[in-house]
Amino acid sequence: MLECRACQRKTLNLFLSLGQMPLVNRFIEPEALSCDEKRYPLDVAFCHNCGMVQLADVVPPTEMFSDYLYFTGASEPMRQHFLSMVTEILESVGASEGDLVVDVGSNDGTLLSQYPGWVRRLGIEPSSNLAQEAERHGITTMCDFLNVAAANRAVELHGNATIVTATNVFAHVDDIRGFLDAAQVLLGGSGALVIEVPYLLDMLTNVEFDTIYHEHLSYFAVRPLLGVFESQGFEVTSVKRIPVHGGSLRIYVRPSRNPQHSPIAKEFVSAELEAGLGTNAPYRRFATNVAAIRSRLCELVISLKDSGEAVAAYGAPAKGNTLLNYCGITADMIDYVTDTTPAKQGRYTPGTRIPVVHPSALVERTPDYALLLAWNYKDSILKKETEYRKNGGKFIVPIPYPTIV
Ligand code: DWN
Repeated sequence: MLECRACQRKTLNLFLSLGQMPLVNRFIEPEALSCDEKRYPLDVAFCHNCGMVQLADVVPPTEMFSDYLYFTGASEPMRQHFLSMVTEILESVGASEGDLVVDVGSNDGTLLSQYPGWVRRLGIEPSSNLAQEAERHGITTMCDFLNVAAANRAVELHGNATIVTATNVFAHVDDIRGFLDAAQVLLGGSGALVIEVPYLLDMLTNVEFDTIYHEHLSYFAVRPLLGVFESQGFEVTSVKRIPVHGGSLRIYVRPSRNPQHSPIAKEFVSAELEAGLGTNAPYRRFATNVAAIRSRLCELVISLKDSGEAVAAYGAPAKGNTLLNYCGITADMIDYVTDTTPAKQGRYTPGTRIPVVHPSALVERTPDYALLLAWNYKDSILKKETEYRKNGGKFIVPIPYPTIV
């Protein structure tokens, strides 16, 4: 019996199985199409002691984050998001000329490049292809996973940080206490750690089951996190909900010898208990809703294909591969998927073998329908693709329930 990653009690209840799933960011090269990629069980559990939601199985991070094909900079809305995040952090935490700011899981350096030139910037990124891309953009980057040893090396070379950020990283980490210990080393007793993670309440409410995949070990709510922050010498100073990635939390914590979380943290806990996150009910409801999406989406795509409609997909996000594989939607039903990431173009989606092509294909080929796998950017995409829609093209938005726009 697995123990809970947050409270370390053996109190996990499995509530959803998405089957044997390939690694969703492992897009297949043409020459590897005949090989069967590895699949792993994708089962989700919740802890009935502290409420933490987590995967039942852990895939070694080196399997997932070596040659990583998710480039933050490929999504323009993410640049905007990080610019507003950095502006908010500098206003609320503050920094002086020459201070060090560190981004953990810094990807291609998109977040760090939003800081003004008067701070010193350091990325810590385990994927060598991304670390090199960041260096090409002038962002000093340590190619490493964050742990205490790496943090000590960073401090030796660059000094302590005033600000440490970790966006869509903390949920990817198995040893969250070790991660926080390393953040303490980077901060040296002062400054702030700012964490962004997808919010469990949004995932359950909007049935965002496709955001469940092996990279995401934890699905956080505030309640299970408070004890973890306290035990590692951090106090929560601010929490806010933000819309990015289908709904996330931005949590500010700072080192403290006697952690006293801000009242806002307790407000989140009450709202989470109010929403029933401490009971089985929302998880059972979620599993039922996931099954309903699968049957509706399959029925819709199959009926469109049977009527001779051309169906493509738009955006090849990691989550799209959970959705396609779980729903059994393959290259027989989807002709191609467009994506702005050069490293994904020319490859095929894992498990479903749909070719990934340049976004220009949408207007050049004008498929009757495009399954919007990158639904978390729906507003900006619908605005951007007016020509496709003017030519009669329609989007199928799969989440929170399949609809045609
Ligand atoms: O946690 C993670 C999240 C934050 O990012 C990582 N584990 C992996 C990744 O997940 P994802 O791939 O689901 O993230 P996105 O940002 O939803 O991916 C969007 C994809 O769509 C990218 O491949 C870029 C592409 N895209 C596009 O083709 N046209 C994006 C936009 C905005 C577009 O207009």
